Amino acid sequence: MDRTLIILKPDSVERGLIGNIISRFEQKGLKIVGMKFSRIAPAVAHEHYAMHKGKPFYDSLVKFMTSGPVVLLVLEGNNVIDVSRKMMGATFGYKAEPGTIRGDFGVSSAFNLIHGSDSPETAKAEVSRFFKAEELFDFNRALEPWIYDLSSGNPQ
Ligand code: IDP
Ligand code: MG
Repeated sequence: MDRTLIILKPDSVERGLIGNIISRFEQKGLKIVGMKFSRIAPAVAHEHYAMHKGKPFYDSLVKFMTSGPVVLLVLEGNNVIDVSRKMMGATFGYKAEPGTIRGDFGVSSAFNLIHGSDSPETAKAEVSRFFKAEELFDFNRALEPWIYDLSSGNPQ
């Protein structure tokens, strides 16, 4: 099963959208294997967004991401990186499709509520950036056989 790092950004927390967003992932059948409430240190935010260094929005992005507490989640599931990125929607709230998290809850370019890893490589690096091994949980949900077809032995 694949894993991805999700951040409910400071605007999600301030706007009281934590429960709603987490519910969407739960209802989809994705498994939460890590979750914490934290304030991102500036050095960690710089590292997390290093690929955007030099762009006009970089400094304000780091300031925004460190401006208040965030919810950090690690989700597990079949194709979870693609599935969660689709559920998030396009980067800018005013472009994101209705039905997506960004499309339903925002109209801003910078304040777009949520981050999600965009590839298996970045997911691996981002999960270990924010979570220690002992903060991640391997467990079987009782409903697993109704979320996945397990008849072949592998979740389908
Ligand atoms: P993503 O979050 O959909 O992967 P990226 O292009 O990786 O989008 O950008 C990272 C974050 O930087 C975005 O989620 C958004 O908060 C912010 N951002 C990206 N482009 C702009 C911009 O043109 N203006 C302001 N903020 C931006
Ligand atoms: Mg990105």
